[in-house]
Amino acid sequence: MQPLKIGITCYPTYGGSGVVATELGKALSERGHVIHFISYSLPFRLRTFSENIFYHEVDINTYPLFEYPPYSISLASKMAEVMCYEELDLVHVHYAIPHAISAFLAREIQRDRASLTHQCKEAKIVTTLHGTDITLVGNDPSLSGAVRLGINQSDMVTTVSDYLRKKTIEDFSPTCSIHVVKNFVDTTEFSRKADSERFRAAFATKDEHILIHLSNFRPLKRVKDVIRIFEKVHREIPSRLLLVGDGVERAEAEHLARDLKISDCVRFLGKQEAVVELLSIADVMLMPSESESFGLAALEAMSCGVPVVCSNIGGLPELVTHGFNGFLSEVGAIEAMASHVLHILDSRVRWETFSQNARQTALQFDTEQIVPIYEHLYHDVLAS
Ligand code: GMT
Repeated sequence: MQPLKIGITCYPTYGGSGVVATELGKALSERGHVIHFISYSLPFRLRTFSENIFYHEVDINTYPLFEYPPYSISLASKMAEVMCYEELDLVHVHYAIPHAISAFLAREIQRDRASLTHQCKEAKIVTTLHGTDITLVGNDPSLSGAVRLGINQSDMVTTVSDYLRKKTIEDFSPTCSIHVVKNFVDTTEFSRKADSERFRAAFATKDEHILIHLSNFRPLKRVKDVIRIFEKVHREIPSRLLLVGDGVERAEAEHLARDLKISDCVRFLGKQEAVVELLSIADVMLMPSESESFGLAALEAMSCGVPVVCSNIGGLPELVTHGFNGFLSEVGAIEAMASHVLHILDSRVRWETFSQNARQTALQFDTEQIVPIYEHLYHDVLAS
């Protein structure tokens, strides 16, 4: 495919949509495309230098009159500038609010500028919906009209699961068609490290199992369910729980672990970069979320051979097959989730089968399988 000039805007902080956007930019740059990230800070997974990747920081005007600095407008101005001067073919925004609206505004700014002086090539807008932009934020009446406008003004819209496509159509009746492009993982980078014994010994003895949870500790992740599930497992078998990430529910989860008298076996690790190392020593991942449009953290765990015990909601059934590479239960079914963990860990042979099945499933979502789908869609949108 002919190399394209692509702008990417995402939330640069810890979170699935930012990870997908950044990994997509990195993968596209390796395939010869020139990528311009436009955001308020450097995306956290963008650690490597590449000659094909550029970063444009949005200047946020903090004039004293602005109690709330107008980030969406500053972003739109920066997008318009990059669209014009870098001659972008398209801008791919991740998360509808405010990014799709800012891209729409950027295109209007660009059109306005073209009518005055500068002849700028018009960039197409591709929007990827990641989940809470539709299910939580997007459904708030104060924002839903803007979300619908952002969707309808995009030249192409994608969702990260069949579930999210259906939900978007039900809730927003968009006038455009919506394509599904699922989350992906670099299965070479996310593979179980063979030499992890020394690292494992820092957290558990040889006869203890390790359960892991990784999230931003928002209420919808139900971190307290994680603690309660672990408490039931721990009663039956020697085990430890590793909690990776941080957020509003951490303090309550810590209190709960103390109340249940299991805090010695629960490690709150905070935000960590050594995710592959941690997943490589884990036996089961817990994801009892009440909403999950895809579940990128589950995919990354499965790629490292970690079976997933999770809720039967959102896009998770598109990744996790009950009794094959993990288990699905109703939201809040703590007893059932604990017994699924115990079932997987009951025999080494069974765990190995689940682990291999998890890895096989993840291979279907490898970067090399999914990124070409985005490239084809870019090709289609540019031809339209
Ligand atoms: O899950 C989060 O809290 C982060 C959130 C985000 O928007 O950054 O993740 C969403 O996008 C991910 C990447 O597409 C999906 O894998 C997650 O399932 C989705 N989270 C939710 O739907 C809650």
